[in-house]
Amino acid sequence: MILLFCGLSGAGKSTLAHSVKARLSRAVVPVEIIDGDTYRERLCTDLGFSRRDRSENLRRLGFVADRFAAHGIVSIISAISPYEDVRNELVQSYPNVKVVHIDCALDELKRRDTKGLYRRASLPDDAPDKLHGLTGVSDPFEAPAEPDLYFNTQHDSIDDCTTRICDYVLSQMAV
Ligand code: GGZ
Repeated sequence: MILLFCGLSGAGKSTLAHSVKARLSRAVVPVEIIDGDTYRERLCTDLGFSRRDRSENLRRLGFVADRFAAHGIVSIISAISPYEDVRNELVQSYPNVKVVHIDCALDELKRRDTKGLYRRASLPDDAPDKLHGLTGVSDPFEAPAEPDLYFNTQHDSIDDCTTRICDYVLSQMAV
């Protein structure tokens, strides 16, 4: 199975991916996390944040995820993945891809702002530290029309989200 965690920066995708991995490990289910942030430092160093590059980014992550999934490993892709068409492309291209929308209101993300990205995005255009094209602020995020699972981390605790995702994975494996 491939779980595609999509949502804005800071919504909790990586935290949740690690929490799910830890929980499933206890049930002896192998999990590989394919994190957009990490792959951008290694396999995807040539990619920026244009629509074309974000699409290519997800295609590469999907390919890697499928290689792990082919060996019975639950692959969690954790990447903003803002475009519906490329998410659907993955769903069509590989078996058993489940889209998990990790949602959170922008106001809450601005309040958390652990990496300072939202502050940088709100700077004047001529500020040296200005971040252009931040998803959800100055670049689009297309919410999945029909996600397999939906969470809002402003209201749902990481523990509850983890339980629901793990129950879902285990129930799918039993089918
Ligand atoms: C979105 C950006 C941007 C812009 C840098 N827009 O929370 P993070 O910091 O650690 O993770 C984000 C990461 C986004 O990489 P993805 O591969 O997940 O993106 S996508 O699926 O859209 O290809 C964020 C950081 O890079 N970052 N600039 N402009 N996120």
